[in-house]
Amino acid sequence: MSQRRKFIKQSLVGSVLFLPGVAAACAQTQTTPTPTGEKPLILSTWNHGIPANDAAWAKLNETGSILDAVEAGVRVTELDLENLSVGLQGLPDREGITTLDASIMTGDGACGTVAFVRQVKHPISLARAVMEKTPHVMLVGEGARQFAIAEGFPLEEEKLSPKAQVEYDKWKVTSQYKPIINIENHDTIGMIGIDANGKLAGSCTTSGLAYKMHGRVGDSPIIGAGLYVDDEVGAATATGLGESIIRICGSFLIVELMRQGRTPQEACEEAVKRLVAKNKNIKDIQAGFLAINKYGETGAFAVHPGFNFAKAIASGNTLIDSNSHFKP
Ligand code: SD4
Repeated sequence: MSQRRKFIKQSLVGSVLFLPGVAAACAQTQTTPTPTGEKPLILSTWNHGIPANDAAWAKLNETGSILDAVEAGVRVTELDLENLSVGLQGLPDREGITTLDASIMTGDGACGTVAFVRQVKHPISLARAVMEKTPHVMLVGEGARQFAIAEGFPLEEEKLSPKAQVEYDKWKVTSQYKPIINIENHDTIGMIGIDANGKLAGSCTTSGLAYKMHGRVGDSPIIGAGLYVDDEVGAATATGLGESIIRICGSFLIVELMRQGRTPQEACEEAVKRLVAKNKNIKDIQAGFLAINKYGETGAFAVHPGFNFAKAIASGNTLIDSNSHFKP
């Protein structure tokens, strides 16, 4: 041990031995505030989070499994014909092909994801199958599709939904690749939940960025970017421009900040601050985060105004506007 470290160690021992009053006072001031959270609790991104939370809550009551709940919840959004950012009805890539990304994770570290997958109606369930039936975490593209066939997932015909076709035809007029800050353009569902015993799980599913390059994968199927869950600490999920979220390992960052003592709200705000610092053209980038800690306390924050989320607790399921780094 170096002389300096020895000295520091000795002086700490000395202070405890000779200043018991000070040590006792320190111990008192370090007591953490009583958590104000609530369990069970489910959070999900955007206003489609309301029906998704309802389905998740019903599933939690039915099976008692928070994993079942977060899968069932986002399956509702995967079939929502009004949603142009999730499921096979989502807006396609530049070539007119819809490709999907999804991830699912539980607080014990189990996780599964699929990316750049075609023709599968419920990529979240395929991600769960990757988690439960393979030794892997992530399957992509043709491999994911082959796995879907092997697991008995029906493959859908590759055809844009009428709404997506209209939008794609409009886009083709200029074919300009420019992600825009727009609720219509950022509609991914990320869901995180905690059961009454403190078990956590999360899910995230998307058709990704509209008119992306063929093969582009966003944050949603990247564990640590679009989703991260740890029973010892809490969970986080993300929505918005995936590249900006991947760049800061957004969801993992939030969970690690909570591990170091930040509240979920403080952790979300710090992640947004980091994202703002690390991304150029921030005025063109929207991203939002949700977090829960193991006490059932919550946080939400976005780069720009406009992000909202649904929060379900025993007394009800409500839509809440998130605060943001840039003000209206
Ligand atoms: C992505 N994060 O693929 C997704 C897009 C998104 O609401 O959140 N849309 O980059």
